[in-house]
Amino acid sequence: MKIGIVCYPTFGGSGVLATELGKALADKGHCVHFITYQQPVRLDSFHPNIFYHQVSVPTYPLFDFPPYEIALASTMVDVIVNQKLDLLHVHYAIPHASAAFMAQQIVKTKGLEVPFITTLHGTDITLVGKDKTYEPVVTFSMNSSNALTAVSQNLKEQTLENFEMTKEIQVINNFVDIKRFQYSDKEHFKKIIAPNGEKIIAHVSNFRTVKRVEDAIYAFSKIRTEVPVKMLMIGDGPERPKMEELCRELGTCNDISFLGKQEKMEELLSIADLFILPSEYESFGLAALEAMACRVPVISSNAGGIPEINIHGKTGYLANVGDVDSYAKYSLELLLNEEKLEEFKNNALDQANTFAIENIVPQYEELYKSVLQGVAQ
Ligand code: GMT
Repeated sequence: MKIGIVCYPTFGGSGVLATELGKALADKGHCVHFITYQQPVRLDSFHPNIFYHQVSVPTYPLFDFPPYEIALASTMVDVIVNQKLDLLHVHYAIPHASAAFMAQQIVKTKGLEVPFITTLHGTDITLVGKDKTYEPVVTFSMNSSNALTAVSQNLKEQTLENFEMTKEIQVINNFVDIKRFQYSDKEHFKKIIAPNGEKIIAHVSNFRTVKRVEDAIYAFSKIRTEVPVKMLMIGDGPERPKMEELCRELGTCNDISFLGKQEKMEELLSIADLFILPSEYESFGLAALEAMACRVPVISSNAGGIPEINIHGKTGYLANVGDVDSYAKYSLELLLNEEKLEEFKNNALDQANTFAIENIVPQYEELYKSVLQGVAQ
């Protein structure tokens, strides 16, 4: 199949997932055309079946807001026509689904029937999409998609609750590349971070308010009174300066390293004993799944789709949003008990295996086939 993939090219979970999906489809012999405003971060090596088309948005003095959606739809039209795409798969509804609808209507006038599939990822529904500024367009473009998927059961339910849906939503879970995200011995590296054998807790996010990074820092300051421990803060975003300030206030700076955006996540996760994800909402929590694949148990909130991935008392622990005391208590339960920690590490890996890329990508391929059949009829 010739597949056009549209996504945000940055470190956000939806872009990561879309890029990994494209790479996996290319490995299976499909021709994949990425259409984005910048090279996706995880599209880092040459593949004969992968092509990249940049959306450029010309500026003009009249435009306070250059119309990205129009530039995107026009690029989609160009790629559909010239590369003879069979279908488009857009990740994150805003503005990709409405741009895809526009492109679909335009190529129809040229005698081409090209279906588009929309995958909902989270904040496109739960934060931004349901805002009344965007809601009518989001509802229309979701319902106009030839197929609509959500990355968790919880996100499907949120969508049904918040929008007037006429289109069926299929749940296709996110996945992890187990061959890449696996534990490897990085003892030398661990020694640099934790020279006296301290335990290591990791947090990965885009440092937005929805991630409640401060809860991870407050929990850490409680944990460190009971056990020698270090913390790795990976990623970057608007809340980071405030979080660094908070560490200074709490006097924890010497034990917390802010590493910024990192490429070799699997190496960093390999030295962690625990992963902490205290988010206000998470449709899925791809970062937690990648940690679990590296044998790292997860201490998380019970928000959104997280309980579909992190199993309380087995792969980690769940607590209510903001319950810092419980995050600390549960972390200590594992960090002070080697046997239990080892058991949870094994459980985390087993659970991650159920979301292995090999199990999930065929579900997308099946969906593509059924959509194309529908169009052909
Ligand atoms: O919030 C992020 O981390 C970025 C955001 C995105 O769409 O780029 O992530 C959402 O999609 C990820 C991939 O499907 C999910 O793993 C995240 O849980 C989800 N984030 C939220 O729901 C807040």
